[in-house]
Amino acid sequence: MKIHYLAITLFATLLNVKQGFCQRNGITPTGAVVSVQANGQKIAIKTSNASVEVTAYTPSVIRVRMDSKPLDTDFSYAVIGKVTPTKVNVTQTDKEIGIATDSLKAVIQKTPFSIAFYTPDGKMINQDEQGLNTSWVGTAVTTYKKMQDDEHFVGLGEKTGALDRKGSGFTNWNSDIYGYSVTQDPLYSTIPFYIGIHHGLSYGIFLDNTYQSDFNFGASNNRFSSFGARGGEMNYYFIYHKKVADIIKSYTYLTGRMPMPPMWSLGYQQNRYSYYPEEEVMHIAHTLREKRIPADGITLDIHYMDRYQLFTWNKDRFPNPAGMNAELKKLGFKTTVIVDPGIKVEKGAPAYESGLKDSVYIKYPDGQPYTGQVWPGWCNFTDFTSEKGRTWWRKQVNFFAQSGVSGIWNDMNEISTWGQKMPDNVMFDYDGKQTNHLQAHNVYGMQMVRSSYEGAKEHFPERPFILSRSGYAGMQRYSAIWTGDNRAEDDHMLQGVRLLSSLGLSGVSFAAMDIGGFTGNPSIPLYTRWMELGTFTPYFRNHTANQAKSAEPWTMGEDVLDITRNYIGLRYQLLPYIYSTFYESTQSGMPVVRSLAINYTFDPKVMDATFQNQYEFGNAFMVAPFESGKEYGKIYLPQGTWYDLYTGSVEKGGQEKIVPLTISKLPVYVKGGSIIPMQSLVQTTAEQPTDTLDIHVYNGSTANSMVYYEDDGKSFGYEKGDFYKRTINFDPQKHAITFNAVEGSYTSHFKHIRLVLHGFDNSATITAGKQQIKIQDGKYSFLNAASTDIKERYYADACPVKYATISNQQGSIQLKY
Ligand code: NBV
Repeated sequence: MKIHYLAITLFATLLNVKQGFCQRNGITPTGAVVSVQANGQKIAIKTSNASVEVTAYTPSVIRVRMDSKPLDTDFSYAVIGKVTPTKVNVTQTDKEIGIATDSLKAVIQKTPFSIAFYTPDGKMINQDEQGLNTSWVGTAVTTYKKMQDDEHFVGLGEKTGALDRKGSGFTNWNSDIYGYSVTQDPLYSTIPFYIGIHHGLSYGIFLDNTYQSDFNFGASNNRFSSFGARGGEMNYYFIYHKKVADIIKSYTYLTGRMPMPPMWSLGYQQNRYSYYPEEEVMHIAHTLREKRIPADGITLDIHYMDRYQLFTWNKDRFPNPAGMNAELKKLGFKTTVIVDPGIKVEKGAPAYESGLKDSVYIKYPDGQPYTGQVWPGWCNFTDFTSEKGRTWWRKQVNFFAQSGVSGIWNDMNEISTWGQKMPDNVMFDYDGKQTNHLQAHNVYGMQMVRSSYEGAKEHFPERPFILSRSGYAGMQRYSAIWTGDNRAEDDHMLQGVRLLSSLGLSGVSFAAMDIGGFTGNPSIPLYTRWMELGTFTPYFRNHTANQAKSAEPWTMGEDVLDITRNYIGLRYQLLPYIYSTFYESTQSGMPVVRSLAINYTFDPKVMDATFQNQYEFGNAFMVAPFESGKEYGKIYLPQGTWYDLYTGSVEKGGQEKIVPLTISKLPVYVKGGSIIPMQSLVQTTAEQPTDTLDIHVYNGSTANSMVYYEDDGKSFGYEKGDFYKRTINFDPQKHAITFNAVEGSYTSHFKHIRLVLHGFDNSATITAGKQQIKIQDGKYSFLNAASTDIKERYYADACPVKYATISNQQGSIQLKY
């Protein structure tokens, strides 16, 4: 064994010298392949300078691990998807090693080591940049990929800048940046996953490494795209599918998908830094009801605590939190409270003492707890990368369960401390692997929300809602994310849309931005536009900073109140559609906010900066946001038929269009073929809608289907089959609208289905078998919660439709029109 190792080392050294693969100028290349060992789906390779493992992980995913020393034990916080048994064909010649599945092939060139990925029919998808490949500078490792002609890049999570990342570089180091600029990098979270697009091909690369990582998509160079990290292994997953949606599916196979959110968390959430005391909170709740602004959530920021100490209530401000939360519940509100990771160092304080006793705090190498300053003063911080730390935190979460809290909002978890210079030599357990701050930093926030989620799941009576500012790949399994301290400015609203689009491309569907802007005061048009847009975001929360003016919907005048009431009302009517779209996220990772790069990947207009803010909200709507002051906007309608949401007027796809903009209407279009389930207007999700489910069908030339999903919206019963689910299909060729038989044991709330047909002008009849169903001409208005006066001024238009009502039977329903 020893002799064998010596022989390899000697051979490698000779080869290095001969081929020039030695370290030069402090740069160590991978060098040439010196040994190859194939074992099932995995190939272990030694090169002159590195250890490599290439694994066919699934038919569409090939994993590459490389290190300049022997590979460590495999460990990941992000990846939960296992290697799936896959038929693999390994080949070898003097020059090359091939590893092929039915869907993807990797070819490794031996001298020097370099890897390229091909489609089964031999099209090159991605290849190392010859001459650069993978190399180390000190502990930092980087892989260089050849920049393909006209290659574009999307994703990488919460990154500012353009939708198309080409020409830009990014760093991942979770950072608290108050009032960040629209070009700021890095921000709060790290998702080292992007999608490359060229020559009609698309692929994904996920670098699973929690050290500071750097991505370059042709910034300051015209040769390569690259990714790497300041320490640890080169460890990436190469994903190939024809469709971006499938790449996201594979990526979320690896890193997991979100659980079903509680229904209330999809309603409107009213927030500010901070609502207190109790009277103020109740006043906000009552005002929302009095003004008939539908709402489900009130969020309490740091002032609910006693001197900002975790797991306390300020007794003067909130003498009876459980009573208050029960009162709020009666009004149809759920309470979400903020938590920070910092535990105030204070002798005798129960949480602090308990954490100290259980030794859960992160420490310096000499054993002293790391102490950093945050809101409460000097604090210690739970080590969420240790099972012990997480167990301790899970127990503390019971404190919130006892006070009737329903949601936990995790802030400052980058970790943020005053001075923003947490030392490198702070130690973390890293689940038994013992490491320092450099490796643990980017994963800390994710492990915090993991602990909050698991604790809440254990102690809360219903599905919890968890929100986080920081995160790492895979965080979607535990928490929603919001994009931190944005500014009340137009370009922040638009940048926010791109952040949500990018998060969606990167596996995080449940995402939000502070609607209205956190720092500063929005102008009235900006506030109005942003609230309209909030309707079409996954988590809809209005939030504002302590120094900013109040920003509740009634603070900007009667017209704004009416407009926002209308849009929030629309959100509530759309809940069956939104909930079904979230269900899709739980099944395939398809996000709720969909950049046009998902469904129209190869349409060059999608990468055009003019249209980069347009997105699909679920499968039916396309939203086109513009600066609030603009009077005209240029939109792009991709292939297909599009309907104006408000008037029902039909537009042909594949064209650019200048549209007039009015502040009372956000430009929204519906794709022909769409199926949209809607309910009657309610003021809270705690209120039952009528027992008729509206199913809007938009005529179009291509067949379409959607999965309608319903459950109780609050328990985990759905995990055991207590849901109601059916596929609804529209087939224009067969002139058919069909409802497949219901699956699951849950009984739908809706007894009747009212079909609302858009664009079916010549179809006078609908039949179910031999039975003829009465059809009625009518008008439908999507914005109908306003007073008559406002309605006339703003929302006079309505869509011409045809109505037909049927009963919501369990079995399949076949309709012909
Ligand atoms: O807890 C106060 C704020 C919070 O409102 C905001 O949403 C977070 O992003 N928090 C940051 C602390 C620092 C604000 C200056």
